[in-house]
Order: sequence, then structure tokens, then C-alpha cells
Amino acid sequence: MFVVVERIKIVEGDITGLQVEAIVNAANSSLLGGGGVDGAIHRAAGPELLAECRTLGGCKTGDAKITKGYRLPARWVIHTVGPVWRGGEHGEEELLAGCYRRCFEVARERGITRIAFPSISTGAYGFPVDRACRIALREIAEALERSSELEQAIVVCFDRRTRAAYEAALADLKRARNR
Ligand code: AR6
Repeated sequence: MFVVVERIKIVEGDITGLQVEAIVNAANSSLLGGGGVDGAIHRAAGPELLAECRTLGGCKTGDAKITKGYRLPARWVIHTVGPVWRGGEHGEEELLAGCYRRCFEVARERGITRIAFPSISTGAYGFPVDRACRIALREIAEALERSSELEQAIVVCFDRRTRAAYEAALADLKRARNR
């Protein structure tokens, strides 16, 4: 258990600058770009990314699709579509968990060993970060537990409040697993 938590890293910064094999994009179902982290990834990757995204036929909420990273330091971008928060009674938690699971499935198919996530759904889509971070870390820990090939998962938080929430949730996860 200790080993799993040690393979999770939380950092504060801009995910587009990360030198990892794959970064995850919190996209929308068109996959044709938008604001937030999606806009930043498209700007940094260049127009070739949009051209490849156009060939993918969109993406359902909770699903994930992969493209190349083009001008990004990351080789791959895994695009996932988080749920829009509508009060919590519309399957939002399960859909968010599904995003993380699908990202790891797609990563496994390509033999990706290091992957970085933004805080999916907690910006424009309004998912409360205190809930989202627990779901994210639970799914990340389970994926790391299942796969010894997966070396590291990084959560890139864009602001201090988000980082504090993820760090508190990771500390709780550590405590729960050491029991
Ligand atoms: N690096 C890391 N995290 C970032 C960055 C960045 N460069 N920029 C923003 N964030 P959001 P969502 C954080 O809104 O809630 C888009 O328009 C941000 O502070 O990017 O899943 C899409 O096209 C927040 O903590 O994604 C969709 O329409 C987190 O990333 C919609 O927004 C997620 O915020 C998706 O909404």
C-alpha cells in the first residue's frame, strides 16, 4: 500500500510544461478545444492537435481518447470528458471515476508508464474539488495497485486551493491504507 501512495505525486503548476509520457486533457465532448486546461493544451500543442482531434468523432462523458502531443513536451495527450456538476444526483461521481479508469486503460494500451492529470471537472464544469479529489486519488491508487508497469501518476493543480485539497486527500488515503 505504501508503495502505491509513493507513486502518486501532487504538484502545482501548468500541465502543458510537464515532461511526462502522457498528459490528460479535461476536454468537452466535441474534442475541438475550449477554455481552461483544454485551451492551454491546444495552444501549446499547436494546430496539428486540433487537426487530429477532428478525426476522432468526439468523446462521450466518462470516456477517453488519445492523440499525439505535437509541440508539447509530452508525447501523448489523453483527452477525457468529465461530467458537468448538476448537484450530485446525476451520476456525476461515477462518471468522474470512469474518466480516470478510461484514461488508465488507454494509457495501458500504449504502454505509458508516467501520466499527469489535471483536476478534471473542477473548473468550468463545477464539480466540488473536495469531492473530486477523493474520487481522483482513489481511482489513481487503484490503477497503480493493479499495474506494476505504471510507475507514476502526477496530479497537476493549477492553484493553491486545489493543491491543498489534493494533498489533504492524499494524506487521508495514506492513513487509511496504513491502517
Ligand atoms: N494546467 C493545469 N491545470 C489547469 C490549467 C493548466 N494549464 N488550466 C486550468 N487548469 P477546466 P473542466 C485547471 O475548466 O472543469 C473547457 O472549456 C483549472 O484551474 O479546465 O473539466 C473544456 O473545453 C481547474 O482546476 O476543466 C470543457 O468545455 C482544472 O484545470 C470544460 O472546460 C479543470 O478546469 C471542462 O471543464
